[in-house]
Amino acid sequence: MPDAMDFLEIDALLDDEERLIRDTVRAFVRDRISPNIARWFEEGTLPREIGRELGALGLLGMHLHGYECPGASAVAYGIACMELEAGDAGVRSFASVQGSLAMFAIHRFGSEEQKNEWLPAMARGEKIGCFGLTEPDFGSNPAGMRTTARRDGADWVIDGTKMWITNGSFADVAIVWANTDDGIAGFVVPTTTKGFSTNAIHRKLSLRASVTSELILDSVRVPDSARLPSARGLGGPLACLNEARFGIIWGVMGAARSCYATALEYAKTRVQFDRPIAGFQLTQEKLVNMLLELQKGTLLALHLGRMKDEGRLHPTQVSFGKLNNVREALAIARDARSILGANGVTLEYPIIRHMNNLESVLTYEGTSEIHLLVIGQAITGLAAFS
Ligand code: TGC
Ligand code: FAD
Repeated sequence: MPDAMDFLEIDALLDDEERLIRDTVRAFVRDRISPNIARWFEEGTLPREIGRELGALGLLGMHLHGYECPGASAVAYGIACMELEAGDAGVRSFASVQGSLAMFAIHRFGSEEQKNEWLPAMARGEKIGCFGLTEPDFGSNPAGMRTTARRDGADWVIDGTKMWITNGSFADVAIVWANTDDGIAGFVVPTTTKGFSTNAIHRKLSLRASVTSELILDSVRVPDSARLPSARGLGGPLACLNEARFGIIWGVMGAARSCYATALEYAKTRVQFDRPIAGFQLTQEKLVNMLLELQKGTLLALHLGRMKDEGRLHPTQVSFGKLNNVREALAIARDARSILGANGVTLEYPIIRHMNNLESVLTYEGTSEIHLLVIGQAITGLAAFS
């Protein structure tokens, strides 16, 4: 009989190294994240030292090569994201922002000096990075950003506000995207630079075990050596987003797996009307639909991962994965929540935490509507953004 957690034997499609990474990250989540996460979520914190722990496991910038980065495959990176998010999306977000956004920006677009200065320390989790693209008035449409960088002698002076920035308040370095006379450019800004400040965003009911901040840049002066020399135009930050979106395609299947496993176990033991609720047809319909989408979404992630490793994954295919897998993970979480009845609304079980987290994941890294329109443009040739 097929395994209820791996009905299609997807496990058999992984190689030994990929299974080893999965087991290592799963054990870290079991021992370090799961016993603490409900409390962190309730308190609205994520301990900063998690950075060094993720670094020690080789999970920061893990698919980047050189500069003390592990140089793992895209699939291995995806598997790590899946296991981290089975713990909590806040932990996966930490790794995504550090590795796929901040480190990737430096790795892809930075100078040798920038790479040598930041990447090894960031891979070890000694230095933490954030990625400032979104602004209060420009979320889905970053092309309109108001943050400016103007030349002043040999320096640049940056003014503006970035909003909803993961890791912002405890970052050592911010990748800041700003408009210049020559279009959008990226800057590597140490957070100790005069004029740089942050405000933590409180009262979130989603992704609570993650620091989210406003970044204020008030005449922040940096030398030209802080500019990412190879980043030109909006394509720069969007290239970084492809990397982080890829991790999300996998990550959300981890959250969905946690919800499905919890609901399945609960349904087998919870008795109503003198029988386990798993024996009711309506519960079985929910569980089976959850299993179908979980397995299909995981296969999709693996397929896209293999394409990425072969160097032929197109950004619109990343949009396909992000749109589908986040949408289905949220549907799985909602059905799982209902199976637990009243118990489903407490932090005693992981489901409502995952469900609330997934609302942020649906919105960040491009909303579902934006990814739908990206795919719509790809198949019709017509852009419907504006
Ligand atoms: P458009 O004219 O289409 O493109 C401008 C330039 O960018 C190129 N491009 C891409 N390059 C690489 N990858 C992609 N996915 C790309 N998409 C477009 C494009 O070829 C063009 O290049 P060039 O050389 O011709 O200039 O741009 P547009 O202004 O029409 O916007 C397109 C749109 C709406 C798809 C884009 O703006 C978008 O993706 N908006 C969503 C914004 C977003 O996702 N923000 C995320 C912020 S970071 C975040 O959320 C982190 S959460 C972290 C966590 O905790 O995990
Ligand atoms: P808006 O762009 O105002 O969109 C509101 C609604 O309008 C959405 O449903 C959207 O899909 C819809 N909409 C907008 N335009 C269109 C259109 N053309 N057609 C149809 N519908 C449309 N950003 C960063 O730069 N760095 C980070 O580290 C980061 N971390 C985040 C962490 C969290 C917890 C959250 C919640 C957000 C984070 N973000 C970050 C910001 C995130 O990327 C934005 O919230 C997202 O891009 C959407 O922007 P917005 O919130 O301004 O919504």
